[in-house]
Amino acid sequence: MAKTIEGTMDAQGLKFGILASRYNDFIVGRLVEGAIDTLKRHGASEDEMTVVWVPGAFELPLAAKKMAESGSYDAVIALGAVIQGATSHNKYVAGEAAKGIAQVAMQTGVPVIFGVITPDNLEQAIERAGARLQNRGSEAAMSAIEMANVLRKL
Ligand code: INI
Repeated sequence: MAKTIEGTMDAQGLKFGILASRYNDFIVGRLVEGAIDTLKRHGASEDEMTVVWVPGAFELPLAAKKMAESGSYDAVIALGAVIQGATSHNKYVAGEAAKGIAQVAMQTGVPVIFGVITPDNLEQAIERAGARLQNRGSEAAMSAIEMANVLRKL
């Protein structure tokens, strides 16, 4: 039978960096709350979490790189909200955030979770930053726990 390796969902003793972009902070604040709540529910201590705010989603990759390189975190969760608008500016912002965050994870070996939502409008943004099961920050936290644990076994 094939050997199977999986990450558990136990966050006890794990250290998390939560990176949040201030642009659309009324939405991102809810993603941060969702992430913290989920990490705690899975056994992480709030004392082992550090929340770092940056101006916008475009700035997430650089800050994520410094956090990942610090060796202080088992995973970094990058949270932001890029609401689609009339101009193409937000496409560049979302694209660079996604690309940069993926690069940081590959370069550092630390899981950096992409928790940037890209809703079509404010209504969708509010939906994705809602209560526990409908909060993308909470989902990102679940991915962070699983990745931190599975990487330890590889
Ligand atoms: N930043 C966001 O996080 N979300 C957005 O929707 C957004 N839009 O649409 O412009 C946004 N722009 C700011 C950007 O992230 C940078 O902070 C800015 O360009 C300075 O580098």
